[in-house]
Amino acid sequence: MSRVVLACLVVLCGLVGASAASAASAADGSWDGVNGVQHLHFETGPITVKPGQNSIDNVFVPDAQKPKVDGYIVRARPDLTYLDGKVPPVDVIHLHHGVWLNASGTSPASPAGQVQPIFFGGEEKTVFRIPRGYGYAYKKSDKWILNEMIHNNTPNREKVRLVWDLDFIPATSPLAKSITPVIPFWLDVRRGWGYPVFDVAQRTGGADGQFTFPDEVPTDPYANGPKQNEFSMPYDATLVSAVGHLHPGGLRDDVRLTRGGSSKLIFRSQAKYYDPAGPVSWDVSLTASKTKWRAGVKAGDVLSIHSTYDARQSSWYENMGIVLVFVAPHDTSGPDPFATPVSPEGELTHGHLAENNHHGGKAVVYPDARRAAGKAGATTVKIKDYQFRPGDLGLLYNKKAKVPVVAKGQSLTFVNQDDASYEWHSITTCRAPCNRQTGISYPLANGLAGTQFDSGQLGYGLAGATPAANRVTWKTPSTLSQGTYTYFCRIHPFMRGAFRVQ
Ligand SMILES: [Cu+2]
Repeated sequence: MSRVVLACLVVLCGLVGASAASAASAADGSWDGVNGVQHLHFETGPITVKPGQNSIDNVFVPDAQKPKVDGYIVRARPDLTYLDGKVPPVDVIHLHHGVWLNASGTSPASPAGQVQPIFFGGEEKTVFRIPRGYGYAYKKSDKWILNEMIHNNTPNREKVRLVWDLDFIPATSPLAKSITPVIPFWLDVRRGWGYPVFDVAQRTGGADGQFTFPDEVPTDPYANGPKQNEFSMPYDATLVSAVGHLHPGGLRDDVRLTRGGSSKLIFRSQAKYYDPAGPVSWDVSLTASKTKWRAGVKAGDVLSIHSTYDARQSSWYENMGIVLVFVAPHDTSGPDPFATPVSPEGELTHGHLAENNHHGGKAVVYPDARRAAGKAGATTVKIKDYQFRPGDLGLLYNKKAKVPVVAKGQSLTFVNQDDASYEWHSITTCRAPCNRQTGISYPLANGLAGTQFDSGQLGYGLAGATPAANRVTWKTPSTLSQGTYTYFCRIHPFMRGAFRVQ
């Protein structure tokens, strides 16, 4: 697969490949069991994942990795596997997102750049389904781009591939004659941004412990530009399918339809967490629209997306709110939501997945830094070879190792000395002792209120299109009160460290 550098088109964090699609029968409006639907499997060549990487690539998809003839795509299930076909545990390596884009197509509602999205994968591993009677029109001459972000949580080099299963109906088959083509519309609370994220930690109140973007942002996040979460329909159409994307902590993506002064909730992509710790990890599935769901919309109607996160447990600054809607232009068969109620309720596209089994947080694996000796006069902590020096909890097995101590009112400076072009690290508070086994829901950014800090991702990447902070240093707040502070790296959560303020 040839790698090319493009301006970042999209970014979406999420993943891929769910195991069990809904088994709705054809009578329910699905394609399941319908004769003439081909089940095609595609995969990339081996992709070398650098130690610890969390970066983004755009690659052209060779013709061999696409259907050979024109036709209609009606289902997509992306995933990431090792070369032997096994799916890696999500706490080891995962597809943070993959977005399959058609560079030969356009959509009135595109992500950043004007390339047409087709489907995407994220850690939530949603399966995309287009209901019976509709399909995404594919041409073998289409040029596809895959925007991929693979996150290696470990300091080991790995080889993986992206895989995607498509249900496909050749254009020459009798079945194709009854298909109405649909176009994917990309709704995004940060539509147009290369790295479309928002900060949940900016919330200022709210008794329910939840935060909805953009509705509950204290100051209008769109004050200096277009309302990114809104999209005005260019023509009458029927919406036939929708599914959302969220990061851990995300609870739901709502799509509202506004006409004149009236507004209706027409679709909700609801998160179901299988993780016993609640909305903190990737052990989650989102609802997609039911196969019978339809909404008739008129030219000038406004679609808007509103994304709600839990703000109590693991809220942070890198959250997404996206819904992909498949739209049949000029199809007026769908019920008008203002005349006939349209249920926003969807259905899960898969259950708990085995690759999310390792939640972590049980066994104690590091010493308790609160009991370790301190060394006064510390000024700098170097991050090298995935260790915090001094202060790494792993180093404290050596009884002679000490925790760096900084005087109250002073700061400690952290410097990332790994290869900052792709080895990005953060210094993020976790509640002491923060010394248990790493998993998809441990550690959490649960430093005590008033003493929380987060460095951002120290490293370099394309500005505005990656999460890199584009700096390699960070200073601890000088306002911290006395005590021992434990922290971890959000990108490599086995990395733990401590310092003391005295
Ligand atoms: Cu790190």
